[in-house]
Amino acid sequence: MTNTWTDIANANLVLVMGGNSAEAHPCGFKWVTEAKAHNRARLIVVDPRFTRTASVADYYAPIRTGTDIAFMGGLINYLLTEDKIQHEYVRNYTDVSFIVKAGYGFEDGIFSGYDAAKRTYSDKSGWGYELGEDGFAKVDPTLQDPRCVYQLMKQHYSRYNIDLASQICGMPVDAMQKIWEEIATCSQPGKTMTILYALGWTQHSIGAQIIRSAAMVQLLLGNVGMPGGGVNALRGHSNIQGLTDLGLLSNSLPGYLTLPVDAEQDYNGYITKRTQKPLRPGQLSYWQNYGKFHVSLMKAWYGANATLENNWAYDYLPKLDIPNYDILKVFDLMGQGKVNGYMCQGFNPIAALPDKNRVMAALAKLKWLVVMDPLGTETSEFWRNVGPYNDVKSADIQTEVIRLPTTCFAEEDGSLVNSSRWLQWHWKGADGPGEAQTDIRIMSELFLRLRQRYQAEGGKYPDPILKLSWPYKIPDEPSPEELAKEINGYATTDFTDATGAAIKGNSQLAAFAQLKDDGSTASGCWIFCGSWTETGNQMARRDNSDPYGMHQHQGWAWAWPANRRILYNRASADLQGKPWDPKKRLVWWNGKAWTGTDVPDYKADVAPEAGMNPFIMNPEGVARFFAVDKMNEGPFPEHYEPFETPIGINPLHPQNKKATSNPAARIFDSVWDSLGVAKDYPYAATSYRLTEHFHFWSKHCKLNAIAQPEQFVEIGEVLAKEKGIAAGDRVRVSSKRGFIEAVAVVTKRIRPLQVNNQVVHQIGIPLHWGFTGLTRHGYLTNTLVPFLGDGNTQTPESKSFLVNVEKI
Ligand SMILES: Nc1nc2c(c(=O)[nH]1)N[C@H]1C(S)=C(S)[C@@H](COP(=O)(O)OP(=O)(O)OC[C@H]3O[C@@H](n4cnc5c(=O)[nH]c(N)nc54)[C@H](O)[C@@H]3O)O[C@H]1N2
Ligand SMILES: Nc1nc2c(c(=O)[nH]1)N[C@H]1C(S)=C(S)[C@@H](COP(=O)(O)OP(=O)(O)OC[C@H]3O[C@@H](n4cnc5c(=O)[nH]c(N)nc54)[C@H](O)[C@@H]3O)O[C@H]1N2
Ligand SMILES: [Mo]
Repeated sequence: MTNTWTDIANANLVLVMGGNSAEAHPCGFKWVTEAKAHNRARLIVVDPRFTRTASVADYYAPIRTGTDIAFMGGLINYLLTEDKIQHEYVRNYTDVSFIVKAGYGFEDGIFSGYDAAKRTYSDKSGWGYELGEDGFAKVDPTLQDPRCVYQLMKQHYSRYNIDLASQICGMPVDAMQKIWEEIATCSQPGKTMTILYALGWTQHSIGAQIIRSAAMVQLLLGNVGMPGGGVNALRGHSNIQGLTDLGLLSNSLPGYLTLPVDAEQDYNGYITKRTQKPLRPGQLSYWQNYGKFHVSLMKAWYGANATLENNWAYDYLPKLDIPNYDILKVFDLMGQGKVNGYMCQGFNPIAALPDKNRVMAALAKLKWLVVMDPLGTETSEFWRNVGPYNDVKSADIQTEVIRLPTTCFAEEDGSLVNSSRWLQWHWKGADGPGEAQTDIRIMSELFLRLRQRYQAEGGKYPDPILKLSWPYKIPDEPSPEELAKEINGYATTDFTDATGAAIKGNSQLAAFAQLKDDGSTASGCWIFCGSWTETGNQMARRDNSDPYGMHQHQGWAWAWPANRRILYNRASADLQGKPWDPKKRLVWWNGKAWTGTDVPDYKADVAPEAGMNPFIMNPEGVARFFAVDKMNEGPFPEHYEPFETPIGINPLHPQNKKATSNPAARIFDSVWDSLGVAKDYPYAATSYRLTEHFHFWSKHCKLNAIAQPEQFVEIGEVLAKEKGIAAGDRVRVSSKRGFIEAVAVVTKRIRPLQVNNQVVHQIGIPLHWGFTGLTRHGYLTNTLVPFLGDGNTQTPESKSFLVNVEKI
């Protein structure tokens, strides 16, 4: 989230689109209720289904899955042509005036630099700002230059008129018009809309660009950095935010530092590339501190073995031979027989990944599979024949499966990072049962045994293992406190910090501004620096007072970065440093320094007159409509159809087949044959969760199993009638990849949509059932989903695929 849960209460308008927060985030949803009750906020819900969130909305409109960019692109066009934008904000705080290089172009649905054979934009050199001889980006404050971002954006979205957008989305024109008008009222300075989204936006082959298009709308309205505004990802598992923060994605390091690729063997080259110089005069470009964060990380990991002489142990870091080992890639390699063993920790891939049969075949090629989980999951049982639900020939599967029972989060102390970036400490509720061990214990023992083997037998390159620092009191079970303190960071020696304060060796650091690149500081994750200081564990704080009435709650737990609750909050004040609206004050210039109800996201002592731009994480200091070269399918979001499209063409450029679906999506050669077409599979399906279950594990709990005992699918009344299906009938839902059978729920909540002059029916498929646990056995929903993903995040397209439905 750019903002925080509690801040939703400050919104004037709440747009829930691409999520169903009343069901998937029922506790956090109370802040929407709060905004409605105390701020007279309006709630708009856009979802293929009339959800429980929709049931408490002021306005609901249906949408065809996978078409949200058409809606947002149309909205951008509407805001620009009707001139419903926050002018001062847009002009000063965004890149509208920046001149784009002549090499950038867009034609027939494809951006410049595309390599059709490789299905990738191999030449992104045109996707950038034009630089002057001084090295700074060129700007045209009059916004007249035909190559400035404002003009290019206007041109790009001029194609998205309301009739076309309505035809793509299947949303009636009057509904679309009404929602756009209501959203446009938030262009008034001080009036804010918050956007709450989750998987309804991410799980598409074009998911990351859907979210960008929403961010662009928020920038046009001046709603980023504002109380009650922002673009808010409501995250999934209790600590999934912590997972990305700590760098558990295959190409990242803690704190959004990045792993080097194979070509980056040279340490200085690696650092220089990541410390981008400012692109405007007088600008602060915060990533210029990259080296300090990186060296401190290496000191935390390798201690005295990371030295100036060995480039802070740079050679010990793996260099990626393939840019992304995301799960699709790993399972594709596994399917090719190129993976011997797989460690599966708190993850149930056969249930969670797309195309269950493909995942199954891949697991069967492994020599060994280790499952670390409190429960017996479908993955640990993948080799077992369970009637029609897992119809395998067990005798043919040679994979050795080893189960290591773990405790559960409630059976240990530790911290969880929620969607608001709050690190909240939690305390153990009970001991784990039986032989269960904590994940820390299991991983530590594994490490110690590996190290022993390397010590005894050597090996190709034992240093990265042998030289790792392991200073814990009980080596085979480091305590959560020890780990949390190391992640925060400490002084490795006495030193003087940037403010001139003398810091004692071994003391806990107070803030990441103290980190140095000379080895005198260690920090396992720079953005967490401040969470466990000399005054103690900040994550354990539970002071919910709200002295300013701004719902910021600075004393509750600890938020990264620097206990800041709202990112980019400098943009909540005008150029002179005065809040756009006194009722929405977050930070302001008091004549000497920036201060406020939140921790300013800016350099504290830089006066407004200095002209430094507010978005200090970008080298140009402004927010980007034009994504430069950061996205893999183009600088502006463009609507592409789901890979399995019910209409077969992209109405924006029907003549170019290459641009029907995302030309830069993650798709392997072997997958094309497994995709279905509308002639055979006419209905657009989407999958989702129910409040009563948590993915695939709550079915092991009796009460949840009682609450939702049996697998079902949702079918609209019109389609059900056409197909002769009555409520309670059993139906078979099939895709090109397989089928599931379930009870039919016939509902008014899903209605037929008019799309591109034809009727499109949608089918809703909850994902919670499987062949373990206490509910009735069911089929894995992911039997149906195609094995492909987004072009940037590689997230599977679980929210848009084609199926057929028959009564059994
Ligand atoms: N009770 C419960 N809560 C959970 C979970 C759980 O399993 N159970 N899981 C947690 C996890 S890990 C996550 S990631 C979150 C997910 O949170 P959400 O994303 O809110 O949950 P979903 O039910 O997957 O999907 C949300 C909605 O997106 C809609 N949708 C589908 N396609 C589209 C589309 O193209 N456009 C739009 N606008 N909407 C679309 C679906 O109809 C559905 O109503 O929930 C978390 N919370
Ligand atoms: N079709 C379709 N597929 C989807 C989705 C969808 O919407 N549609 N949603 C996707 C999303 S967003 C997600 S997050 C995934 C969820 O996919 P998974 O994360 O694979 O699903 P979970 O059932 O939450 O599995 C987590 C496992 O962790 C175990 N566990 C709990 N606590 C601990 C612990 O402390 N240590 C260890 N080692 N294990 C523990 C649980 O017992 C459980 O088996 O599914 C994805 N798949
Ligand atoms: Mo998730």
